[in-house]
Amino acid sequence: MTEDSLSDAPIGSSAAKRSKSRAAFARALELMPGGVNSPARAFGGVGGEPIFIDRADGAYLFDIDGNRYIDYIGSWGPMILGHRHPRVEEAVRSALSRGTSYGAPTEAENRLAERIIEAVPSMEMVRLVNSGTEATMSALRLARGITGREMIVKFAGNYHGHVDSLLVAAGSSAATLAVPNSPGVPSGVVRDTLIVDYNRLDALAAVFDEHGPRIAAVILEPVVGNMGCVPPQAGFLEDVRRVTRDHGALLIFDEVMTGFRVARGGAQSLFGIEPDITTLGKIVGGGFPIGAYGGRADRMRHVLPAGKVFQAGTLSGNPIATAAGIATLEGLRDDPPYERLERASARLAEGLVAAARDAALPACVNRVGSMLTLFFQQGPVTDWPSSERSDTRRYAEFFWGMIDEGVYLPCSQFEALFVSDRHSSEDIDRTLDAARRVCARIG
Ligand code: KE4
Repeated sequence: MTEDSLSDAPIGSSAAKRSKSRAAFARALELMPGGVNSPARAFGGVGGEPIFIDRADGAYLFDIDGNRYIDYIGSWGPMILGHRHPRVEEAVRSALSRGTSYGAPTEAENRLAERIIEAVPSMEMVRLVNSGTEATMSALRLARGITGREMIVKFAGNYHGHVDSLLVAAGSSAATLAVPNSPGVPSGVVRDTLIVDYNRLDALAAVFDEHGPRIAAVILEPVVGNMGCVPPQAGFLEDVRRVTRDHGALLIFDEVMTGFRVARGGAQSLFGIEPDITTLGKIVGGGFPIGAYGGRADRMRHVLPAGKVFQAGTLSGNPIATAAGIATLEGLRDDPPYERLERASARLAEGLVAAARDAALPACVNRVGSMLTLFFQQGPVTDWPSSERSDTRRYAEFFWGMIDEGVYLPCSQFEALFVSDRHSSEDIDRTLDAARRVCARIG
């Protein structure tokens, strides 16, 4: 598809222009809970009905009514190279011609493991799984298996997938839809989960003072995306690393979102902190279902069949997913987009917060690399208590105004937006022009 044909579609859509989406959603509600296969897509945080997508190309989404949007979701992170990257598409087509799944080892798994290990500083060995949730669930089991301890520490507003023991004070759609602690999770499971506020080392130290010898691991997003983007404050990650090491607990960096996003080596390479276990997902699958966890070889050799910690998966290392992941990671290696993404994302962040403030709207923005969030509040936003003070009604007004203008932002104040390597300077200009018009209208 050429850039010209991309511009044929009408830009944005008012509700009147989304009749097919409305009909599709009515049918979906009869078939799937809430009409979606993941609550993050349900638009619960902004009201109204989700828009059904027909296709994507480059930096754009096209809905089933034929409307075009500049896409800042990027499948919630995976599409850092943009949609339909030729290198990824060719790799997937080639893999498809050799079948789709074998249930036996392949050299593609070796190659993807090599691409991951060569990029992520703390990883000597990796296990591929099928989602970020599987990666964090497995990482917790490994940490408990290695240490023989049972308690874990997580941070309020951090989201690590729908693992029972981590669905406590969870971020992302759990926070958006006000179910940070899910029904159905047995009290016995969460009894061993301790919650601390992000960027609050004093609170973490107090938890270790009380429970230190029983804590198997601390898991955190080294840059939070799931309460909106919240970076670690200076020294916070170093302090978490020191406290865990001092007490013999393992440090798990959940880099499902930040891995290959904020830098090719993830947040751990950006901040120079070496975790004990890293979880990955999203980008490493290039848009296909994938997850991974890894760390030092001696620790990973605790995982079956090398060791006794059980973990398995029918489609782990699937040939199509690994082909897309290899093409994506080799694309990031051969032509690193990070300087381009830094310039585009900085301009976007500065322009968005200026548009809001020029309309006398209280706003602040947090950004690390090409993940960022415009918060509708004075700020600063440094943890969940400060994030949840955001004006979510104002965010919803902004979201829908931008949809009408042809800009598809995260459908929740408590998510990050993502810039891809296919977002052109004109796309950023169009986005900022739209933001100025929308903020002037809602201000
Ligand atoms: P998945 O199981 O959805 O592949 O990954 C779970 C996960 C783990 N860790 C982090 C840091 C994550 O951000 C995620 C998933 N992120 C959300 C968006 N914030 C996925 C969107 C959705 O749930 O549909």
